[in-house]
Amino acid sequence: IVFGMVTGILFGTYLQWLMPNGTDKLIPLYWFDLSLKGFIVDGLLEIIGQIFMASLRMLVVPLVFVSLICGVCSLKDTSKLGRIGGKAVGMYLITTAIAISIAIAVALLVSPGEGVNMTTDSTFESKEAPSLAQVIIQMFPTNPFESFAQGNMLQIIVFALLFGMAIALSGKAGERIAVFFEDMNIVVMRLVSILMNIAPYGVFALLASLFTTVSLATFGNLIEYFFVVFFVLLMHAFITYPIILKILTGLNPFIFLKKMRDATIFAFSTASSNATIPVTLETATKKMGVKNSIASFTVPLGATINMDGTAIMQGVATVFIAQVFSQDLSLADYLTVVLTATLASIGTAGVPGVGLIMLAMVLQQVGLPVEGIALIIGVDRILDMTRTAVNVTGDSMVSIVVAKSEDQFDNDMYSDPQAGSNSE
Ligand code: DAS
Repeated sequence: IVFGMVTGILFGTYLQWLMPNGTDKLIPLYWFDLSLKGFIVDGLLEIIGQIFMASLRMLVVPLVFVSLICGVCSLKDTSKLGRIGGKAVGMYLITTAIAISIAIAVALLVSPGEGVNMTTDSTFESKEAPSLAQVIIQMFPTNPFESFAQGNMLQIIVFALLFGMAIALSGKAGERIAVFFEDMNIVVMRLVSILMNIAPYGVFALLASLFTTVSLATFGNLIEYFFVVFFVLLMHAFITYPIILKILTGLNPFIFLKKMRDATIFAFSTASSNATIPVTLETATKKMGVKNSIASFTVPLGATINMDGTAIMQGVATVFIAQVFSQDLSLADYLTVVLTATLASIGTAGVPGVGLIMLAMVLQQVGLPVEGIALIIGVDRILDMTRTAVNVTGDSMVSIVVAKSEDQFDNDMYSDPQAGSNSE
């Protein structure tokens, strides 16, 4: 997968060099566009990349539903669910609040927006930030099949939790169904392993296609904004998470970061925590030693409500836009930003670009011009990919912390460098 990522970036950059003005005519056959752009970029790379993304997304709903039901059933004592849920949600919200606070502090220190006189005439309509009550009410599905069809992860999680508890409490009938779901889980996880075999090609195609357009020119005077976000994202992944993991579990954080490689590359390539759920789940259960009874709940939940990377971008972007539009924010405003970004992350799914939509809610809450988003949209794709990798790293780290605290963790598997490698 690493090879696919590196060669994808290099090939995409090479294609960009070959097509200085974004297109060319390799062989002008009028009825068939054999140009690099037409045949290679918009043809082969786009097709392979989108099929890979679709195959990942195809697995998410069945995998989350089946593994979560298995997870609940394996918890002999379902009253644990409340405690596990409380720990997971608490950790997710705390790490997100820490992330955005560090981001705002670093952004205020560096002041990337000072003296930047950028203007924008585009408008960016924003959605109202949902109230906490709405977010909670909307978590309960009125029609589970509709939730499946829409891929509404929070509703699928709630339905699977309730259904799993009902199975655990249904005696013989429940036992028969539980066995069925355990077998289904094995089959669906086998599908994930099969999918992992085409991953190098999918990652190559996605990144090659993207890097035919990304160039340093698009950065311009956003370079400072870009590197402040990038720096805080790396700090969070390589300093904050290892410290929390070490303090709360005593585990070696370097093993954690090494074992996260495949999941972070998937997250980086797809820019979607949701699409990466199958890989994050496999990493947590087959490489890190987190029991499915925990990971099947904390990973899908994290992909939806835990977005530390996104909160980091929102913290820096808020400071940047305030400075570009010369609007000073008070401490109360920054606290509002922290709270809004943390709550906004609960209700939004982990799909590409969702961070910018949430940013509109955050800016609106503190009276900043929402069209300021148009200033940073040009460099957001690479940042989206990077922050998604941070998001899934946070999901895995919290899964380990919760699993350790519930004694649902296999220390030997965590220490075994070969764990999970045979499943690819
Ligand atoms: N792409 C989102 C995710 O999947 C993150 C974001 O948009 O900020 O987590």
